[in-house]
Amino acid sequence: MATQQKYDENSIKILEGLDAVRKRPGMYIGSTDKRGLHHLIWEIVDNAIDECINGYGDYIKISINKDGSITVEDHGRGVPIGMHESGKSTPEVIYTILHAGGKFEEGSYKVSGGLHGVGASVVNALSKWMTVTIYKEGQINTISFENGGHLKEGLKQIGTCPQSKTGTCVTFMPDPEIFKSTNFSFTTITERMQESAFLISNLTIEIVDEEDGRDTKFHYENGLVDFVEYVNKEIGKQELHKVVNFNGIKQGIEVDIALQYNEGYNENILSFVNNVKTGDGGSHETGFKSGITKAFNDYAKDNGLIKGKDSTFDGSDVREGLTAIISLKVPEALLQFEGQTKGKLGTPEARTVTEQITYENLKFFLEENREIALAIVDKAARSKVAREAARKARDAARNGKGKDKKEKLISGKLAKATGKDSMKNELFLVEGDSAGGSAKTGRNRETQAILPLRGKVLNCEKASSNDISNNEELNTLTYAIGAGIGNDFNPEDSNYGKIIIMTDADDDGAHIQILLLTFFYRFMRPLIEAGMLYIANPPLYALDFGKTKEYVATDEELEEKKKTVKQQFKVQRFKGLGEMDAEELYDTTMNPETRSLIKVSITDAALAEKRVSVLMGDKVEPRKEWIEENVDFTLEDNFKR
Ligand code: 28F
Repeated sequence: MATQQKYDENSIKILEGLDAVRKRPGMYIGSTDKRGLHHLIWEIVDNAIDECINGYGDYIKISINKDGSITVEDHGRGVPIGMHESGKSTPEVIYTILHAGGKFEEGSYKVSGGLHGVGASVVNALSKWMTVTIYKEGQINTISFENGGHLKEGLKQIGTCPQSKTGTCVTFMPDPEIFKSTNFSFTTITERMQESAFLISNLTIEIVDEEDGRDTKFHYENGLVDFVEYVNKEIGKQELHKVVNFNGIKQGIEVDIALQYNEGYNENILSFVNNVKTGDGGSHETGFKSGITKAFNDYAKDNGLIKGKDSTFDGSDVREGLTAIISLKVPEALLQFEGQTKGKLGTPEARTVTEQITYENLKFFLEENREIALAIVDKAARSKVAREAARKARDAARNGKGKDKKEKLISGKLAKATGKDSMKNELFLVEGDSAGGSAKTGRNRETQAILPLRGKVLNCEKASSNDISNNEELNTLTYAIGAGIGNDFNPEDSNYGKIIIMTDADDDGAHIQILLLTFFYRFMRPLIEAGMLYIANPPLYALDFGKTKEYVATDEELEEKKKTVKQQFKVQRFKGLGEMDAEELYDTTMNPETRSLIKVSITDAALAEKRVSVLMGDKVEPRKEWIEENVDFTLEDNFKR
């Protein structure tokens, strides 16, 4: 940890006014969408957590209030209530004067620990109103603000409390003029708070939704070990051994790591620096990866488990089925973050330090636990064999062999587009042969290709890599797109600029969508990242006016039409795409001039990762929730009809 600087009440530097925050909120909280909105909570909670890390208070409560405001409460010492040299009370200074170090400002970073109150004024600036209640020295004091941080009522005592009751309680209402939406998500809050509870053992965090009564409490005694156990349980794959936990400190950098292999094939590495998630990884993750690769290769060589100069494991071999949490404490002076959202650790020392600590501890662990070591090495060896076989198959395919087989695979299924400009071309993945037939007839042949899908797509989350590589449907799809798969996937080689999933607007359709999304997420993720994956939005109803027809996509829209349209009309409900004739299907769902598409994007890769692992199980409800809450379906354009 950085040396604890003493911030006395007079040492706060006045740097900028709150107006600057309201003018350019993105500079301070990243964005004004849902993410930015929730950032307000993180800013306040961070201060409460800092107080706890410093050793004061072990309980934090977050409430989503009935009026939509948020309350955060801690049992720390309470913000100082004395006067500041400026003649204002300390709380007024803390909540109205902007401090340096906006997280999203170039070249400056906020570090947890020791810098209390930073960010609170930003939240105040972006709030319709804010109230702070401080329990300290047997007194209850409050101060309130309105309209972006203007003082409403200065600090005043409103009552007394036992000397032993101390803490800070902040309630704020986000300003609807700043934020696109002011609806907080209980799920988003609990997920983040659970992470904090894992990282800070002994801290209890409670989240309450006053609107619907949901109430969740997190408290973990064994930190990262509990974290890894939890993640692996969620994934649902059998664990190969007990969680391995080690830590060390070098060059002032503290490294704490927990890891556990499961029988699955995915790697799941989460990393944190000073209790903040580094969602884009960085030098510590790089160091960790080289550390485990080296440890397994050395162990396998020393014990005669692999021989010859070509016999080394690749990093990917030793990460199959690995779940790991990496948590670093980096002194402020060494901290460097990179990338747009500052979610990537740059600090070069973190790489070597993490690599060494990982290597030394893991090597020792393997030497001491032969049975576990053999199980993991065996798994890595199988990965290596599969990887090499796949490479041979690819080489063969590139050299022409196997090409006939692939052509045969798509012939009779794929209706290709005639146009040669692949980026202008679109591939429709259509549920069922009958809708596929209509789509083939109705499409624009120059730019639109059709691939009908028969029945349910394989659930890639449950299938073995063998089953996946032998699956005819997925092979057809892969070959039709023509850009490789897995590590070899390159969206620039795609035969299509848009891949559009077109299913019925029912539960089965939703299921097929999610199965396809899982496949794309696991094996063609760059396609999603490049914004090339879409979901078609077929209408639910046709309104038949006799001479003309109109289409509506939702029940709400239908009700709206029933109220507003004076003419008589018959309502036809489409049970599936197959009920539309070719022309109707083209006009409503495929015609670029009139259709509306949903672009698939990944808001938070780590969260999506967890969701894909967790929710591709047997339950339907959470799956639906997943679609709604965690894949950010951004409407490309509104209904033009
Ligand atoms: C609900 C959000 O913000 N908790 C906080 C403290 C405690 C101190 C403090 C905060 C003093 C001069 C900056 C108390 N006693 N929860 C919170 N708890 N800030 S914010 O001090 C702020 C500094 O400038 C605190 C002694 N030292 C510090």
